[in-house]
Amino acid sequence: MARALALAARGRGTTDPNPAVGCVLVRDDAPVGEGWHERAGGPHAEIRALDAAGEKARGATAYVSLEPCAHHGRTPPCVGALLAAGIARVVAAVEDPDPRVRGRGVAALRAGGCTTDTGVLEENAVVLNRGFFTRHLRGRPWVVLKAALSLDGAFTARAGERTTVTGEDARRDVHRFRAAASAVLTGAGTVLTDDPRLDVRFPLDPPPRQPLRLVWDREGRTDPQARVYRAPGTSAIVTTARHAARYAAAGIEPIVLDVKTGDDDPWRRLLGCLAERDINVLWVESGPRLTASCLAAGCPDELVVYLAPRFFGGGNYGLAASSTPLSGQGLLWVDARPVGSDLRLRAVREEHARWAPHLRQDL
Ligand code: AOF
Ligand code: ZN
Repeated sequence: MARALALAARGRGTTDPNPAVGCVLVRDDAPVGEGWHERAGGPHAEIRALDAAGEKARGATAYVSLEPCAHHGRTPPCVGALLAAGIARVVAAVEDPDPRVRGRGVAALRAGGCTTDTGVLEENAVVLNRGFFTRHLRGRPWVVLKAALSLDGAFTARAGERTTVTGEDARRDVHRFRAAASAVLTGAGTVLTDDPRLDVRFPLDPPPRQPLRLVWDREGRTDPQARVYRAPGTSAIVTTARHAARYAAAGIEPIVLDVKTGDDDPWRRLLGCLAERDINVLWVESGPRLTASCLAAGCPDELVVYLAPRFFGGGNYGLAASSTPLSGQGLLWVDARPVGSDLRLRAVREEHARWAPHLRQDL
């Protein structure tokens, strides 16, 4: 199963919105075929492994990092292919949370005369596809909040001004995280002061897939010509009905979030709407305002903080300067390591404590 998981990890960042899945076929204690899922619409891991094994698949055990599917999606069900190839036993790391599967794969295998086991290295399998699991089981994406800060906790040397905080290695590291995300979200303030592209440029140029870029701009302050809307890939503005038409006319898709009552949480609405669009992982990369609002809403599942070894001084424009009460409690450190000249800290919400040791090894 460890081998199946390692194969699965090769598909990370390219299979979206599908999960990354790996499969190893073993007969008489020897591997006879292996495969992994590369991209949505392409063959599933089991099909690749069966193709590799050919006739040797008969009587073999299949180790799969996710329950085999029993539905016709973009591709035919793997269960049928496994049974037709004469697989005797299937060991799955975890049940597929996709409502089209959820145990139906295992049930169909059993009905077809196959022995099955589930729950082998389950936590590793869930962590690898934490966005996919969160979307299907909780109706929202897995939210990763990124911040690059000085040692005195500031985003910039002076409010409203662009400052380079971290070094080149941290910048590359950020691109790796963006590449693994389904969507990247920033705020209007960041677009106005930095005019960032927010696309993925490393480690592969051009990358196989660009995450959806989102700008949270409820007052319609951003220029439709801003680079975030023009960079390669797809972008959209999260705004209100009042401003939607203006951006639509400029060729930018508006995601309309009209919050009518004070207690209707716009974050909850946005996350629900993104899950419906098959967004598994949302990477939030913004300035103090949106970052504080994300924290105050208790949204981040995971925190990635880059600390630069410098003090800006002269007052604090970072998180501490926010007037919003922050729910900083309930976080658990999972990793700390140097990235170039900076330090990278990672934390998860306490409720994810079970996954913490596995997250440390992941990306
Ligand atoms: C598997 N093996 O390698 C993957 C699975 O549209 P489709 O046909 O690609 O189906 C997508 C769904 O299939 C996805 O939501 C998940 O439930 C399952 N993914 N299943 O047996 C695989 N990638
Ligand atoms: Zn399948």
